[in-house]
Amino acid sequence: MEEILQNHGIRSHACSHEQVKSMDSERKAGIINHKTKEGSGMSDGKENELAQTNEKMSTEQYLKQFHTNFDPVYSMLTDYQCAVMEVETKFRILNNRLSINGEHNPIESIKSRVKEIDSMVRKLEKLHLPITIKAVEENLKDVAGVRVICSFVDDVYRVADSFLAQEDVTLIERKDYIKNPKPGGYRSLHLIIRTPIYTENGKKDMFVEVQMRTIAMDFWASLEHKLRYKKNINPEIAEQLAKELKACAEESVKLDEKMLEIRNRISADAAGSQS
Ligand code: 0O2
Repeated sequence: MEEILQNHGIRSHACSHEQVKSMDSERKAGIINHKTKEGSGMSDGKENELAQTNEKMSTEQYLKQFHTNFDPVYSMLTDYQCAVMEVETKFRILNNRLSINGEHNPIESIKSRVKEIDSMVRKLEKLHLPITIKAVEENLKDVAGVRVICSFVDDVYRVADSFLAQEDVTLIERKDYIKNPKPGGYRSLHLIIRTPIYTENGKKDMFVEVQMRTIAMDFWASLEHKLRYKKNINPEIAEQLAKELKACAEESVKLDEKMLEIRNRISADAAGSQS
């Protein structure tokens, strides 16, 4: 598992079987092995050098090298995908269990992702760590990410408590940006947990980052995230937008509080009518 992630174009292509197949057919068509010159953007000398190397390498040799480099990366990505599936299932089960006896479903939606290879490499570089699978698995705790969107603020804590009470879920780190919002206005409950997956080779403990928030918090965070990555914004306008976003975050706190109050009044009224 000590393979270097950056070898042979794996860095930006190692996401799915489909992409592997596509890379392989591109290679056969002469796109990756540069047997055709068009569009490669290389000097003639470099082009010839690469072409000669590839002429010498048989398809079998190429495939052997390709799989030696790619398979451990693919295996790592699959492990993270499995961890995401395990955690998603836990939340789906909780959503069903917590909605019996006429209660509302506490979870509105679940979104998941496995971090892109490029982002993993950049983060390892930022942390001055080696670009290896071992370094990813030991140090990056947000490669598997599950975002749980709840209807109301109290649902976030109710679902989080039930999730964390499970014996195969170990809490590593908890950051409560709902009780303590970030200066820009970001709110969410962040949990880094460790949970096992069961593979053909046995049990493997995996880190998963869980972000839990309400619909209002998610709406704000999604828009703010998009705006944050916009390039070439005039600094004065950026400052003004940051202020307006902060004001929107404060409005979203009020919206969450009001919706919760209305929900509680509806529940109290329904309970009163039954007795
Ligand atoms: P992406 O693209 O969403 O994955 P760390 O990741 O631990 O190095 P940090 O800041 O200590 O960095 O962790 P934290 O505060 O738990 O934040 C991790 C993730 O929370 C971020 O991941 C975002 O998804 C989200 N987040 C944190 N702060 C903000 C914010 O102000 N606005 C928005 N929209 N999202 C936020 P990444 O890796 O930054 O990005």
